[in-house]
Amino acid sequence: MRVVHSPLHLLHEPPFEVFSGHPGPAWEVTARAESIRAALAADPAFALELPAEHGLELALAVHEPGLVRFLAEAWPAWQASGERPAALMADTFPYPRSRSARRRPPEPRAPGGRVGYWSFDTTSPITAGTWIAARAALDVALTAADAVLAGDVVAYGLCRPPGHHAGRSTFGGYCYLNNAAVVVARLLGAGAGRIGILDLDFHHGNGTQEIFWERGDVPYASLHGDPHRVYPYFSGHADETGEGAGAGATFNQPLPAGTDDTAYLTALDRSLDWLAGRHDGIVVVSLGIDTYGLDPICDFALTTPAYHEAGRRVAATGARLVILQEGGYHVAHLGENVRLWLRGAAGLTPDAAARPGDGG
Ligand code: SP5
Ligand code: ZN
Repeated sequence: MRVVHSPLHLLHEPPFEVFSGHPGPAWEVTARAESIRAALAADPAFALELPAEHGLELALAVHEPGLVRFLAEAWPAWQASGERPAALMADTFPYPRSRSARRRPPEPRAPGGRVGYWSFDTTSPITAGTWIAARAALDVALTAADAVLAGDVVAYGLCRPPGHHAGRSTFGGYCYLNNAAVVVARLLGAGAGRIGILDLDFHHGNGTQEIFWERGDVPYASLHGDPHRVYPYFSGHADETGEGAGAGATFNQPLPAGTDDTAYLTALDRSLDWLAGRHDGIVVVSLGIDTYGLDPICDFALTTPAYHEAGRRVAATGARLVILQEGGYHVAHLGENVRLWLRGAAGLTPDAAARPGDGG
């Protein structure tokens, strides 16, 4: 299996995040992607390669151009303003009930205001290398998509930063550009017909859902922690099913704390049954491993063998797969869990010689 990765992710080093009143160290760290890269590099089933540059045309089609412009300019503008903190993060947001819900305020000129205009939370700092890393993650995703368009049955993009929380006009949730959504735009443009999205991250993919909310040709299926309980709180409920041409083309399964291997795999089967017949052969997988029982910020109870079985079941549908990395924060076991998911997706047995932690 081709594995696309880029060392440029190392330039994105968020120094902190603010969550539930706790200013603390960032969870989305460089060691995550290095754990995955090391685990895959040690397994001859995987062939690692660097991405090809793709430019920003597709990103500008998926995202509001002002967001892309802001991400590119934010760090130099912040520096030029005389501010010198380690990272740029919003303190104020244009909340939907301000002024009039119908009227969008103008984008402010101050960097500290602009960042709130284009973001939705306080967990996604912009640092000196964020834009370079976000562009590289997108190139990684698009290069994996190219492999499938060229005939590969499955390809994996080791995206960091991740993407599924980034909406058309907002970044957040450790995500800046929506890698999966841009890949879907690429596949649609290549004439691949209807493209399925299977979002397996612990958190609901609010950005991806929003981008395809009114698209009937991009069915979106997600299983995730119930937003009544966990981030991102405001989307992912079962009654969100799409609108307009996309009515009925969104399928959310919010799941309880403690969801274990059996319950998870049953929910996965439901998502796969729902997707069957709604796409024309290619499914983009947003692969989050933050469903792991030892994940430090999530509350599912999956064990390592479930990842191999999940990959096996997804591939057994016969769909061709563009698999893109999203979350997963138990760094020591992250690489091994991804490796087993991908071996399952490649129709390979789990390799008994490796144990969790060997790759990290
Ligand atoms: C891509 C992705 O997985 N983004 C997730 C963003 C979630 N950010 C919330 C971080 C929650 C930290 N809470 C710590 C609670 C420890 N019990
Ligand atoms: Zn997540």
